[in-house]
Amino acid sequence: MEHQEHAAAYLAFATDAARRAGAILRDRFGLPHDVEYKGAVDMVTEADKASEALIVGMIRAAYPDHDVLGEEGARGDDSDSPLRWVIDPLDGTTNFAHNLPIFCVSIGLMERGVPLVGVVYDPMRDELFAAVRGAGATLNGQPIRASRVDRMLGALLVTGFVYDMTARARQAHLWRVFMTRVQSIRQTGSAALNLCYVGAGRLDGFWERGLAPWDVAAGALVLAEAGGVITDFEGGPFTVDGGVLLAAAPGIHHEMLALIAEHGEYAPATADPANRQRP
Ligand code: 2AM
Ligand code: CA
Repeated sequence: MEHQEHAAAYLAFATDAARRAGAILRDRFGLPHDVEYKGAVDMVTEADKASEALIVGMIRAAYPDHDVLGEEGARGDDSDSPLRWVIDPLDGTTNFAHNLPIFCVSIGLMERGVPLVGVVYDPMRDELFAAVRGAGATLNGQPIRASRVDRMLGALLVTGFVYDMTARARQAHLWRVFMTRVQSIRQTGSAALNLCYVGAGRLDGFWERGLAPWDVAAGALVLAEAGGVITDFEGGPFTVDGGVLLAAAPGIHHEMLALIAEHGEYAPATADPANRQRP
């Protein structure tokens, strides 16, 4: 597409922004936080806001015509630009607020809804995952590939749960389906890192429903450019706005899909009619 030729410049820009925002998070890590609750357990800290303000300020200065979507409220001003920056200034906020050092900055650039550039930066490990559409994925400049695992019993999976407790109880069904068939299942608390870790072959598969565009815009490109496969739960195309993903090494993606098809995403409807609804 027409913006591909500028992709290297966008990548350099996103890398700089992610590193600077990551430094804000690292500097504030372990300090007391100003926590607000968006829901019963969904929190935001002053660090989320400071990180987003820095990234959005950089974008507005460098690319005033581009559209912006940030988790903490940044929006474009009716921009009709085909380019949109999709930002999670702190993915893994719950970990951060608990002083658990597993979180990142996620910056994606979409061209008419299709990911063009993705950068995910973990400031505690100084790990920067990056990808440009059609040009592969890297970790600190070195190419990464999804794992070659080809059987579920050798697979280390990862997932996450939404913040709504009723929905969580239903989501546990799929966790049980996979748990008895794989090596084990992790929950890191950062969807962006999950996608990058599958891309780097550290984890073999990741499923989740209930994610927002900023959680996945950058990581999904890293995963795909690293040779991972990403779809929805039926094997249809993944979209950043779709809220659902099954991302896996190519050798097990089909088997994960088949298990979801066989067992259903949720337990069969019981006496509880709520079981028939999706979260
Ligand atoms: P966050 O840390 O930026 O909130 C955990 O499974 C993952 O879900 C994290 O990436 C987390 O992002 C994300 N997440 C948490 N609450 C969410 C919500 N209300 N909508 C979408 N994604 C959410
Ligand atoms: Ca966030």
